[in-house]
Amino acid sequence: MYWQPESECMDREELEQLQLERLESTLSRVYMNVPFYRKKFDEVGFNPDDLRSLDELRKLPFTTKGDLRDNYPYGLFAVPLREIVRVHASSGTTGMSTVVGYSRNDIKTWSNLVARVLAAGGITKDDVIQIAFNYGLFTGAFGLHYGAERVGASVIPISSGNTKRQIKIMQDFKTTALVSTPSYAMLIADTIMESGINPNSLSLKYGLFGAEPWSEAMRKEIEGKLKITATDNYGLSEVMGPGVAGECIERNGLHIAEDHFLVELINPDTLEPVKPGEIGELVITTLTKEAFPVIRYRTRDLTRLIPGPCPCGRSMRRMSRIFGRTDDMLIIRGVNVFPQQIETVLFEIEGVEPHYQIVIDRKGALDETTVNVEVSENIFFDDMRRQNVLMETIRKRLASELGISVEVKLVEKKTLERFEGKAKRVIDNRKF
Ligand code: DLL
Repeated sequence: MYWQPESECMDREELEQLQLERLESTLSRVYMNVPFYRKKFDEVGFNPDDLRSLDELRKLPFTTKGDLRDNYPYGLFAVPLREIVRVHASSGTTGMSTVVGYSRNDIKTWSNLVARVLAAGGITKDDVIQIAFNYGLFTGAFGLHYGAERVGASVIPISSGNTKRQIKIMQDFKTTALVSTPSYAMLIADTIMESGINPNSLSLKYGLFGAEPWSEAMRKEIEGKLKITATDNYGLSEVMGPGVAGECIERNGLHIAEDHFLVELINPDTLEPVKPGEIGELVITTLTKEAFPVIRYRTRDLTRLIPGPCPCGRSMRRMSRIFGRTDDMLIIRGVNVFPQQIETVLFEIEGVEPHYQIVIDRKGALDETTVNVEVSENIFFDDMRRQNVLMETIRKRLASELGISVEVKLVEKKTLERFEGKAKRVIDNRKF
């Protein structure tokens, strides 16, 4: 249920007052301690002491991943290294990684915020949690680990990979909750089915999945296969890691920990705030972080705020699941498409396996997109005519739902790569 009810269900007016106080102290702290922010504030003539309302934050410039890279590794830390008790880093798939640090207090806050997400997803101290995220510089495993210990659950720090062993441990240790990326949960579920294990013979009840975009259709698939209730949780290392937002058991949006993070949604082109309810890029300002505060950090993640109160009683606003990252958005013949939209269409078609890959090539002046889709064995070995019918169905459904025309290729079961961490479903050959 609730982990910190006095905060999670806080009166909105009181919350705004708290946010303002915390914002003021964060801005003063970075102005004093981080030359990068001091310079930026000075450039626009902003003095943190003059802050009177939350809206005034908009006078300040945004912070981007590029700024973090330029200050690699410790340039944006707001406390001396001797105050840092932990360092994490993002994977840096697109260039140099970014480094983040935590003070002892930051670790405490982080554990509590992850504990909120876990409690909201159904976890209590009676649960046995299998953490199948990769332990290391990635924030996922340690973040969930500390949160789960905070709740008092029994933590199995198995890390990711070795799927057969994951399942053996799940059986022997009577795991009740699985923590992983949705794509790894899918791989575990498929492996359970293939091994002939009855999912009802497991003790599994909950799945807490995050760290990558996934669709509602994928949730249904995982829930059905593993016989669990699956919730989505969101975060990013630059801001803290997991614990920034998480679904409650209503599973209708992710509650943002607004007493620790101030969020804005902007149009990524004009940088202006979007209208209420519209999709925009999430921009986050940390309100309580000591070691590594960020001011107006552009996450590049697209979401929308869900209006109205949640039946669960939390007053923290909800955001919808992440639609995708601005840098993952495919522009196919001028139409904006996110991989999850393709995923949603595929999941609805019978005979199609939940594994796919999107390949983009440049043919002359035109981009050509091919969707490789795994199909069940009986279809793959069926006659050409029936295969063609299925291909045509997929092509038509994608065209009508997304307004784009793509090539569709049916591939044999298990030929596409599987993922133990974050999935990589788009192969863009145009960049090379
Ligand atoms: O993925 C933190 C995390 C770990 C969150 C475990 C939840 C669970 P990074 O490696 O820095 O941190 O990657 C952050 O992953 O900007 C999003 O694009 C994406 N992401 C994270 N959670 C979700 C989610 C962790 N629930 C980046 N849905 C973010 C969609 C997500 N995308």
